[in-house]
Amino acid sequence: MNNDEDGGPRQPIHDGEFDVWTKYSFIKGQVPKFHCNDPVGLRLIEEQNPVILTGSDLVATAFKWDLSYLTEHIGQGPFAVFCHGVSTSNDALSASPSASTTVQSCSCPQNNRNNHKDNHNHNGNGQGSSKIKCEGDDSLNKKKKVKMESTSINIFKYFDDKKLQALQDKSTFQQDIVRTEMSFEDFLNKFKGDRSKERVYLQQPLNNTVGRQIAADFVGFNWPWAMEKQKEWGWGPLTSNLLLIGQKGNITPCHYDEQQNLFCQLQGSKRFLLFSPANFRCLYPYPVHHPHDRQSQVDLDNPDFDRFPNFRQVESLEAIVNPGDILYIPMYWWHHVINSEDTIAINFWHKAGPNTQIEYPLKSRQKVAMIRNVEKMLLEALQDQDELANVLHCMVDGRF
Ligand SMILES: O=C(O)CCC(=O)C(=O)O
Repeated sequence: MNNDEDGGPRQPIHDGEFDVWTKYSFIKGQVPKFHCNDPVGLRLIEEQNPVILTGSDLVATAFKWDLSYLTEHIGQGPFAVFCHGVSTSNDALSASPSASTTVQSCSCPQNNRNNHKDNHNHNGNGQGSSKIKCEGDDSLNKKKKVKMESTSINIFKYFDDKKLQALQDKSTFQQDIVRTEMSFEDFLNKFKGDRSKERVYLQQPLNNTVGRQIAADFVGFNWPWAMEKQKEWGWGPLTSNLLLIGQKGNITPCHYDEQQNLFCQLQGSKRFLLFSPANFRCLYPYPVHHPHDRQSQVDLDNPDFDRFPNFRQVESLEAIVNPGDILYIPMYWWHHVINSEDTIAINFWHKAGPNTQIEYPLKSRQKVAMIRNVEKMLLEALQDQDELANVLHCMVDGRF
């Protein structure tokens, strides 16, 4: 699985360059490709299967958006840029209350680093008697230090700022990337800078701050087609169009979104690994309240099978997306995105459509939505993120 036979974190192959074509044994096939008018492809999308559409003019007016055109026309900004690197990760650590790179952990089997805090109440010692006791809590006395590794400089693992503020045990989170705002010119300087020291990823929702020419190109998108398909596919309204400008080797690690996504590639190529929602148990998402909600805890390049044994069963599809292609990423489908070149892309995020009649058996994506709701409701009732894990274990362990 890892092309580095000794395992260990992903290493640059030479300064600032990463292997973007790592062979993964879990890739079981390719996402099918159809011309944008092919009814078979359109039907697959309606049924919420990933598809690459070719030959579409949806964003034809943006095919000319290269770095020099954007520099000339995109306007003053500011633009949202994620930074990852030597300088920024130190800033991130000192800016974040989760600054410690070392967390307390116990070897209690019910425990993982995301639902754990120093004074947690697994131990049945009677502290906080309103809490439910769990078995096997002797391990609490055998706390050991677990080092939290920084992610490799090319991994842009998104986090939710609001959830970070609300996180009760900050030591379960490590901030590797910093979200900043800057002019396009400053971004470009970093983009062209030394990638072994700092990496950047512009991710800016297109809004009314863009210059007139970009706005005109945007208005020129094939909106009638987009609206017709939105209706045909039963999707909710468009929520945003994110402009993404990434460096070769940058990775958006495995996560899912709660929106339908038409991902339009403008420049360069990307490699997507797509996992159906049925892979939930293999990909070990963080708890819903965690800043890394919707992200997998598993490092695909260096999986820890002791912590994540079901990852052995994971199965994905692969999609190589080139300029002019549109990849449909269905809601709740996991995606791990590798920039195989410097890239420019724009996505169309849509809300889910209104619920039609529910059919049984439920689909995997509906079960994921249900799991999220149960987690949220329980936490709302308990008001204690550690207690949530205890209650969930009490419900399940040794019973089902
Ligand atoms: O292109 C990327 O790096 C991430 C794209 C993504 O995750 C999305 O559009 O949902």
